[in-house]
Amino acid sequence: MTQIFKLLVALLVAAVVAACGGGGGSAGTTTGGGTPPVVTPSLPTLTISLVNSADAAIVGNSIGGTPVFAKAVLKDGSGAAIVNKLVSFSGASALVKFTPASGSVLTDANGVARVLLTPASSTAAGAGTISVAATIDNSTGDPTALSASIDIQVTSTGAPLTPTLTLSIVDSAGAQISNNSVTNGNVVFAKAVLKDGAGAAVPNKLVVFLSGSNLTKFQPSTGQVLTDAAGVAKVQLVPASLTTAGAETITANATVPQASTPVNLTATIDIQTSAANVTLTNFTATQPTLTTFQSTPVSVDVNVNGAAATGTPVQVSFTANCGSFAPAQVTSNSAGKAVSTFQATGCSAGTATITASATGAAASATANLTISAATPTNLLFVKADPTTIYTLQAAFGVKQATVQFKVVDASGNGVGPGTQVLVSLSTSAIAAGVTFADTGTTATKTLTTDVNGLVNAIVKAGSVPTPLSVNAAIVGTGITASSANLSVNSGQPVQNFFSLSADKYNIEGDAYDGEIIKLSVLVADRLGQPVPAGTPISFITEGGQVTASCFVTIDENGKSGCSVSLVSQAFRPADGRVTILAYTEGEEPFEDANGNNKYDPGEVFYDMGQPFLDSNWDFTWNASPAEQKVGDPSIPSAGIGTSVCPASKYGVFNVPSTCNGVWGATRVRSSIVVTFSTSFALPAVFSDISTSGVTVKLQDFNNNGMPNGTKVDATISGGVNCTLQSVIPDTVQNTTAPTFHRVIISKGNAAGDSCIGAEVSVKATTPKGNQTLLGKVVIP
Ligand SMILES: [Ca+2]
Ligand SMILES: [Ca+2]
Ligand SMILES: [Ca+2]
Ligand SMILES: [Ca+2]
Repeated sequence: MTQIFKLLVALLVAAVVAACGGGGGSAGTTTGGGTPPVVTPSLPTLTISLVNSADAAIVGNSIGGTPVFAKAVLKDGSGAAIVNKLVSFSGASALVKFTPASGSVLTDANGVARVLLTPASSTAAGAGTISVAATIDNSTGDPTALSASIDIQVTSTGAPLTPTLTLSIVDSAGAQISNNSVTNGNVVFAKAVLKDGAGAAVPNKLVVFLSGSNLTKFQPSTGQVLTDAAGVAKVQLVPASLTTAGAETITANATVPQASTPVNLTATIDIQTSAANVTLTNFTATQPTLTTFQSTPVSVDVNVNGAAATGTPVQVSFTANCGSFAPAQVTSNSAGKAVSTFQATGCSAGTATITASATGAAASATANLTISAATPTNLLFVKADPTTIYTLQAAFGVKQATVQFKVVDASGNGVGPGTQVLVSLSTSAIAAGVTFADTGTTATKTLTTDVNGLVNAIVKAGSVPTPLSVNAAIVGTGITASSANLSVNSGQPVQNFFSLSADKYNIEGDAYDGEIIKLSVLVADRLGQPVPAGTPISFITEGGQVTASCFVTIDENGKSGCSVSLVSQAFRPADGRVTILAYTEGEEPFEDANGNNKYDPGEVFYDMGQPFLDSNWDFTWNASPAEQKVGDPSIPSAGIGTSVCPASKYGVFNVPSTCNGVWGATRVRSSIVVTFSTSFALPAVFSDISTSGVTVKLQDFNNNGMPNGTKVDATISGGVNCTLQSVIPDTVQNTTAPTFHRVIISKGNAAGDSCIGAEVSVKATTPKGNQTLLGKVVIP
């Protein structure tokens, strides 16, 4: 101690001497009168001392447990601070280290420069000297080197010093928040300060903040921040919601190495949140007066705790006693405003009250808008849905349609609700039996527009096909409109518009099961117009297996029909010829003499009786073996009677004496024959044999056509330069009958070339790969 005290005294003396010797007082001091004044330039000074973080002198110049700074003060000859001048600390490196490590610091506004002194290691101990040096320009313009030094004593701590993590709540200016209050609208931070055991800031370390009860959110939301050069990491604290209230603990965690061992540091601080006071003000509409169907932007100012909610999105709901908002839920924007659009559709003339409300707001904001009535200026036909309906006689199909009109103002906006519209049926529609579906009568009726200015009249078909027009008029005005594009169709299949076809008429079905034919029916009413979707078509077959029925669909071209499949299997008729009958409920053809698209007594009709499956295809019903009849004569609506039937028309054949002599319902029908062809052919019959070729007749073992797709090939030998040209056609097409194929040959152009004596050989190959050598012929 004595030694240290002596050292201190010596240093103090040295400093005083340096100060006096340097200037001897103020700059420009003069002495005595008469004697020419001697101007002694005042010299700048540099001093050094040891201080703590409160700038108090360190007793004993001892460096140990608490932070100690080496403080240099640089002044010019007049005692004024020399600012922003580089001073460099050095020395005693085995005992202490500097922060910054370079030991170089600029003087501040007070001419002061500091470096932090920390023990060089946990075992560093002893005395040493620290120097500080600066070079400045003195008043003569020559650089002057200044220096000062101070002796220090480092006391060993004997153990590693503990790093520290501290936590506080501060505002954006860095001032501590005394009550640790976190509220909406106030910007506050959790501030963690990380220092090592010697009290030096630890930069670039991760600090993780945690919310104890999730009452607060962090910005950044992860709550993870690196310390800055000052060892400081901050996160902004925001209440989890506008209504969050309560207290919780905020925790900061960091890990720092200490003597190569990671040390986990935790600091906590308790904070208080309170529900925000949200207020809505200045609720206004851009256009405070509207007609119904007009719209206007609206805006309301959102305040949180008395300040515009620029940084706090607030959910605002808009409602009104009429009309609507788009959107009805809005989040306030960065200007602290919630904006939406009010649409007055559905409002009556008068006042519309619009309301804005928000979570956390004690009161909602309201505003009144003036709604003026729109004036109807036009009546529009909107649609008829569907545009085709069917008579009550039609077994299938929709029987009623909705006809829609719209009352509009001069801007084309719908006028409603409450505008009265008279609707009536056209006289032709009434004559055809059309009624209003709700009243079941043809009486004119009054409809009232809805909020969109629309009225709907539902009309129901009668028993007669007709174009259907609905007339509408706005009550009290001369404004009228009529519907368009709506008709009542018969929807009844009729005999002369019933077609049955097959995609293949000759399949290799004699020897193979499962060969497929697609059977298609196209069916229309007596005007050739589609029949309703869903109309069932029935199929029966003499052989193989057929799908029992299909239901009419309307294809992409608007045509009505449907398809089934027939596959080869037993039963197989001995002659390979299979009769198929398709039929459906429909009506007999008639000649519409008066053009009303309706049968009237006295008009010519074609009476039809009971259908049957004409298995032997002789167009006559055979009793033995009995050919299958269709339909039960005892059912009156079947249209089957006991009268003699007229001569065949439209491909119709009846069981004898099953007509009823009156026009009406019947089974409209169609038949075709397909063949289950054999896989091998009979020997060919050759004809038209000449030097240009030969004609080949090809048929299966039942004298039917070979299977669809059977290939016909020929080869030629002999003659002189006689060659095969082609076989036309070289494939069996769609037919149940034998087919003819011309084998075309030709000779070369040289003298002596000839097809005479050439032998033509012909072969058939079915789709299943069965080959028949049809025969050979020598060209005479
Ligand atoms: Ca008629
Ligand atoms: Ca009849
Ligand atoms: Ca047959
Ligand atoms: Ca027959």
